[in-house]
Amino acid sequence: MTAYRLFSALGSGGVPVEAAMSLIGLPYEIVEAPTWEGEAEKAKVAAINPLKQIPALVTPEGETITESAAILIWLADRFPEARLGPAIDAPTRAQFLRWMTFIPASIYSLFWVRDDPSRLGGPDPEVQARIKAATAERILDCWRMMESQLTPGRYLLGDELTVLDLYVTVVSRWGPRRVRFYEAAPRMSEVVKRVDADPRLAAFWPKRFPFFEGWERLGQQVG
Ligand SMILES: N[C@@H](CCC(=O)N[C@@H](CS)C(=O)NCC(=O)O)C(=O)O
Repeated sequence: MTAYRLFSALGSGGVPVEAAMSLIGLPYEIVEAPTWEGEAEKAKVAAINPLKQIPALVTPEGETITESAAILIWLADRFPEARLGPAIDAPTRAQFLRWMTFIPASIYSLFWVRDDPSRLGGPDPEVQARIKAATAERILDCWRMMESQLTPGRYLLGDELTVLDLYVTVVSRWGPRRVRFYEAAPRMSEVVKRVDADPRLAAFWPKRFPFFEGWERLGQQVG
């Protein structure tokens, strides 16, 4: 089988997609493009995604899929034998779609401004700091809301791991970081810790989103 090609980066929103492809057992290659590092990195993905964002997946048939949630849902549906998402007629399907949409719409989208607060706030460092603080609070509110609406089992939607668990495990590591996520969402925290420790991903996490000393409190440290 020709490999899937994923434009992604260490610790990025491409990581849950990589984790899903690893669990499915798909051959894939990564084009490393940490777009937040500047124009040269953005240029790598521009021809595939004019918004110059990762993740972007190119299938062996040559189709491009952008949007992390769309890619994850598509993978789960396309490879049902991997059991990474509820089937279209499964009782948890509606809640699966609900939360798979909530994460990018309400949380991930805030990183467009958090990664560079001058995009909305201009050059004033005080305004930028206010944007960072306000978006951190908003993200915590979103996690609290999700926590109040879910009754996790071993995983967020029951006893089977889905791409939603992979997605939340990665996004909850971004600002305002895991320690605050643990306070906001204690029951979901048990789930993401289980995914952090999943033996099937034991070799994957150190390569693509390493756990370093103090990682639950600190930003990503590469190299
Ligand atoms: N809605 C997109 C958001 C993707 C996104 O924001 N990706 C970040 C990296 S994690 C990015 O490429 N940022 C660069 C930019 O927005 O300029 C998705 O869910 O895939």
